[in-house]
Amino acid sequence: MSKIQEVKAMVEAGKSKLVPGLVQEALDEGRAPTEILQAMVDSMSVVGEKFSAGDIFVPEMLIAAKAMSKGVDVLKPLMAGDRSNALGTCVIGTVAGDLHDIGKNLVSMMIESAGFEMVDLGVDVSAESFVQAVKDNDNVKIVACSGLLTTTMPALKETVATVKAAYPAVKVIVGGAPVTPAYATEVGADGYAPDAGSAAVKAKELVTA
Ligand code: B12
Repeated sequence: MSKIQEVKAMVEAGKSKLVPGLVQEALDEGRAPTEILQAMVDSMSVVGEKFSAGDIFVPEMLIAAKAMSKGVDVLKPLMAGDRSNALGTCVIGTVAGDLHDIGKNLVSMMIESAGFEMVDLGVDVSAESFVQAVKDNDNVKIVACSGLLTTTMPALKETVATVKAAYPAVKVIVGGAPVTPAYATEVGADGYAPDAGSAAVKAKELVTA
């Protein structure tokens, strides 16, 4: 088994203690950080499928998520790009009722790399808290909202509406597994992206256009 396959297998198995070392070994073998990251993202898809099939339950999903986060910690310094913060501030969070944060954290990392200062509000963030963060921080150009559950998609809609009503000039981008470009348009968001890399491109595009 290649190191990258081992990383994938150990994330799926939720081996938090083993994953960071294996990620480092894969890097030492010359594998690209993006390739290792993709392997871990793929692991989470497998975990989701097993959960859907009833083969695993919430605790197993949680320990797999922890293992992935430990692996991402090793990659993070290597994925940092432009740290100039010249493009302004981006407020990011997972919407109310939703506790998923791996995707949000990756999006945050990539938008930061594109040259934004990040204000990360964490998970289960109310629409009002997003608005308060725009008020409390300087030069907020983007609000990025993550939602992973079909049940929290209405919270995405409410957040976009509340932020836009309070700050029409701030650009709001949305994303997360159940979100589609059509849904983003329907709820009045300024942008959508399917993954962390394209989220950073979209954020940059919205403030430089
Ligand atoms: C890990 C996990 C958990 C963990 C989360 C831990 C954590 N710290 O995040 C825990 C155990 C807490 C959890 C709980 C639950 N979960 Co869960 N979970 C997952 C799982 C397996 C992986 C999610 C993940 O991290 N993916 C990897 C990341 C990298 O991908 P991502 O999040 O999609 O993010 C990428 C893009 O979407 C995009 N993106 C994300 N955010 C944003 C934001 C912006 C602005 C942009 C532009 C882009 C963007 O870029 C990201 C990076 O490329 C998914 C399965 C899946 N296939 O997604 C289920 C899944 C999301 N969970 C599910 C469910 C049902 C639940 C629970 C309701 C289970 C329960 N019965 O309690 C609870 C809900 C808790 C809550 N209130 O939030 C369902 C959702 C079904 C649905 N359609 O609503 C899924 C799809 C599993 C399934 N197949 O059934 N879960």
